[in-house]
Amino acid sequence: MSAPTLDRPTDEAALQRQFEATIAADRRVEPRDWMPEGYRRTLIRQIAQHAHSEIIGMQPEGDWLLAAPSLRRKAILLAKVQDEAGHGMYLYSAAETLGADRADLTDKLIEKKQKYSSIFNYPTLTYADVGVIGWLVDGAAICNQVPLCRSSYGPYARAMIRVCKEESFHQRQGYELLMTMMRGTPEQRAMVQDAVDRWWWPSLMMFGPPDDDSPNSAQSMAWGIKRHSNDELRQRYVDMTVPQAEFLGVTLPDPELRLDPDTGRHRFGAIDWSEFKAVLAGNGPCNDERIARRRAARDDNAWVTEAATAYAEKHAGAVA
Ligand code: BYC
Repeated sequence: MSAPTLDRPTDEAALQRQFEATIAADRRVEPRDWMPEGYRRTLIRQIAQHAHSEIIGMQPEGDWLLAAPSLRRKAILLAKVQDEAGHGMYLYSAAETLGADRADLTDKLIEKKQKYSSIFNYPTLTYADVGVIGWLVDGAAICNQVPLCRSSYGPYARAMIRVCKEESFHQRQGYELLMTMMRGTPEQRAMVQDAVDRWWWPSLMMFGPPDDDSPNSAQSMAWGIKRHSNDELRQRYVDMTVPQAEFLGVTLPDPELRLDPDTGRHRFGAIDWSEFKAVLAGNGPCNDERIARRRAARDDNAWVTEAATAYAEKHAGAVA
């Protein structure tokens, strides 16, 4: 049995105190550090949901890869969708540092035991949707994820730095596409407005339920996993997006949206939380399609994983 050292206490109460001191001092918790089981579980839940969102998020835009209107647009979209695969991989790796198994997480997604972002259960009906996803969906992702670069769990926070840099490119490519369409024909402008009308409210739902109906927020914020509440980030997003909509020349589909001169913040209308709940319960427009496709990708490509695993094992044997 190894002797206890001064900086690594062995009894649970002392370990708990050390963990709390790390959080209070705003230092990072690292994979080999002791952590409460609840902290580990919460991180696996959030990181897995985030990873699943990136992977499922490849589908709505991926649907347009073969129908992109030019080689340039196709190259941009291809790069973006590949980035999303990369984000999913960093995030599954971060979950693995907590003891989770990647294949098991994928199974839980397919069996609907773990969630992915509600936003990816809506269809992409026209090419303007590609631009609006970049502008609004990636814009919301940036708002939500920049504070996660300061999350208390080291591997998650570090993964977020690269993810956010890439999300920033994604948002700009979306906005640039929309600016181009808005300078085009009346039909193109109408396509952009139609896409904005369909994606605005779902993008507000990405931030999660309101604070008074968010069971995980208080504990996640106390642990420094989340740095801001769902409503705070939603408000920040609205304030950031309204001037961008004005510059673009589109109308956000909310008659109650207006600047409050006293606070300098935008007030907005009531979100339809029954729609959010229906989507989370599996009844959004594309839930079944998204999961069926992910299941097919897992099953049809199982031979690749098996071959790669067999090759790695053989190679490891040869080296040893
Ligand atoms: N959709 O207590 P709450 C991207 C769930 S990727 C579905 O507030 P929490 C992008 C929540 O999980 C976008 N479920 O939870 C990718 C919880 O259920 P469980 C993904 C949602 O965790 C490709 C329950 O509702 N981003 O942007 O404190 C291309 C109660 O909620 C949603 C992330 O995952 C939702 N919208 O806060 C383009 C960011 N909202 O798990 C773009 C990291 C809530 O208890 N995640 N739920 O069964 C987070 O920041 C937080 O997990 C959330 C929710 C703010 C999302």
